[in-house]
Amino acid sequence: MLKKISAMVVAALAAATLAGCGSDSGGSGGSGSGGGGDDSIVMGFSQVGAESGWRTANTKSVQDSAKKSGITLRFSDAQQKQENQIKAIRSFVQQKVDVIAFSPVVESGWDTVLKEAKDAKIPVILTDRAVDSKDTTLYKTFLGSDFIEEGKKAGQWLVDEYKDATDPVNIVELQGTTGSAPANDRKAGFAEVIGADSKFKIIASQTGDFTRAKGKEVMEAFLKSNPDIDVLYAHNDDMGLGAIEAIEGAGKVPGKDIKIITVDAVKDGMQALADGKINFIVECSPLLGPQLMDLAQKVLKGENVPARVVTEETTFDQEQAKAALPSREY
Ligand code: GYE
Repeated sequence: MLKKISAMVVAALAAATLAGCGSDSGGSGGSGSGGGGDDSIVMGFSQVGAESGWRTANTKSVQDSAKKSGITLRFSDAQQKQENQIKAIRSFVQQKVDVIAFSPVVESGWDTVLKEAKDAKIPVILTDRAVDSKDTTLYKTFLGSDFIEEGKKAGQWLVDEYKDATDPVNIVELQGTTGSAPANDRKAGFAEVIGADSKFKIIASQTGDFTRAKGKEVMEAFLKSNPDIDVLYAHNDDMGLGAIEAIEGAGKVPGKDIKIITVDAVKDGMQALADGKINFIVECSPLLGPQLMDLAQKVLKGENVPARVVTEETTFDQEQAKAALPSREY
């Protein structure tokens, strides 16, 4: 009897194992030779770095959406250095990835390496930041925000806020990474709008590299050399948050003694806005992953994609920040 039962158990186990094997090999056969192996897209992605809350959210968005779309992501962090990005792109070309996506740390100096990718017939998608290459056939599309528009929105808030003022308005500016598209364009858009009225004066403007630490350090120097600062325009939340520490350290009240405008609208920035330490934030969405994966799939299928895909964005004042914070994704 015992023998009979154990024989039955062995038989049942064997059947289960076989069934397991069968469905396993069937499964991987189906997606292995059919899709999971040869057919699955390999994307080489060269990220700028990890300089800000925006960047962290952007990296997560790209990684999560690659997984969701079944795209194999080879991710490389350039630590804000163009030479590292060039190396990463060359290595993606050598690895013969299907598609390269990257967020160029600065605008210039990409033609040679992009030509290498083109010669290897590997399509390139620009994400987040643009390049200034004259030859636009070097990449398939550019997905990201309109940074000039963001700068204009920041400037327009200031113009409205000071519409009745007659005295000069002294502004200090914390620029993003030197040579980067968002630094160039956020500066230009802002200058264009405030330039219409000569009472607005940018009395100091320097890079804070998009980081909190550098934002604090540069703001400390601004405060030392300029006793009379009315407004800080920071090209991202992180530099603004660093600057808040410097302002408080100098015994001034951020949001009151010095009005603050930033860009991004990441959670920490939105919290400072809701707390009254920042006055206005122009949103810049880092959630580019889903659109990036979609564009990559289309490009590889040979479908036409628009040369430019612009992200939709809004702005927040203090009350709007309080309302938006509980459901803020990043
Ligand atoms: O605003 C900043 C980040 O390129 C839009 O880079 C991005 C910018 C973003 O470091 O926080």
